[in-house]
Amino acid sequence: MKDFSANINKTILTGIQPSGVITLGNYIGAIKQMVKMQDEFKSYLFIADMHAITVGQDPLQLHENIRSLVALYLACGIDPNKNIIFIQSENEYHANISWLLECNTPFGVLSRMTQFKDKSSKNVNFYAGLFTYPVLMAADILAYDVDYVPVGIDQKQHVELARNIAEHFNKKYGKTFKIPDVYITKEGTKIMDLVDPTKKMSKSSKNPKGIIHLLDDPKEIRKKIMGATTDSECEIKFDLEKKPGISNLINICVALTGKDIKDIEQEFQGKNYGEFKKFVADLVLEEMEGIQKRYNDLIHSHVLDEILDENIKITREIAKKKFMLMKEKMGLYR
Ligand code: ATP
Ligand code: LTN
Repeated sequence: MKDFSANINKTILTGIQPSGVITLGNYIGAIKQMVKMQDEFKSYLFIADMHAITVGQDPLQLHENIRSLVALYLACGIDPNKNIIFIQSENEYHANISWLLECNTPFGVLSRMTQFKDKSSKNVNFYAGLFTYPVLMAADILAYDVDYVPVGIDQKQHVELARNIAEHFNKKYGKTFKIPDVYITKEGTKIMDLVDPTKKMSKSSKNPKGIIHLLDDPKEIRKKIMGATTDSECEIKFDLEKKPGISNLINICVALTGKDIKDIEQEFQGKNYGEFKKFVADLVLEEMEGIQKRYNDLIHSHVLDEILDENIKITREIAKKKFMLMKEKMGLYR
């Protein structure tokens, strides 16, 4: 049984795509936030596998990534007794709700989504799902009447869209959805690519040297951090514009130690980049060591299936209720 105590009356929900092994960026921007929040909120955490297929995925690899992400959630400290962890595609009501919302979302609004413009400009051929993706995300959120959606800054626009869709629907058909708020914490800073620190660290990036995957070999992790792009000065100072590489490493330190930027700058005053990078590498490795050990114990365990089987029942029931209410409001009944 979930131990949601009586004073937990606010709900949060977030999802991560199984589009590859998650990165240090996902860990800092999303998972660590959820671990912190799990004691205070009723929390839904899901594998956004239907979002992952909006771009090409190898079916076998996708299948492996889904299970691996569940194990990684737990290995990173997500407590299955405090979170409802589930797989999006196992709950068909998300897609059903999404269709009803699509019919209430202006085309023009979707075409202004930054992520769509970004991803579609990189490919000549892309599918309609890439365009309607933010509506599926709105469905994920609105199905559960959540209060907050903890995400990295890159997803803020999509959560705002979910709010707008909900407000529009409520106005048109009468109160149906709770209006969610985006939740971005200080530690949720965007972690950048180690090779190109002007670009987000992304699990589907082409250059592996710029990304730290949570399951990377420790030696590789150290090599990547020691080889991170910096600048030609030798001052450890936070300046996103002039020193994006060093600022990114400082952000990683802030997220993993809980210290302020100023503390880190002071601690490393007069020290060189090599010393600082070694410190960052030690910090990241210490955190990864525990995660990798727990992951290896979990990945083949039947415990994962038991958790998923129990939770999918809970979420299907909730999302079905919302779907039926929407149908009724929209006149979709005999
Ligand atoms: P993809 O490469 O498939 O687009 P991604 O690595 O960018 O994936 P998502 O699955 O889109 O990650 O995001 C999962 C969560 O992690 C979201 O809340 C997102 O905001 C957060 N996140 C992703 N990348 C970063 C990053 N570099 N820094 C901080 N948070 C991030
Ligand atoms: N689009 C998000 C993943 C995602 C999500 C959600 C996050 C899908 N549905 C609902 C929060 C709430 C991403 O790519 N990071």
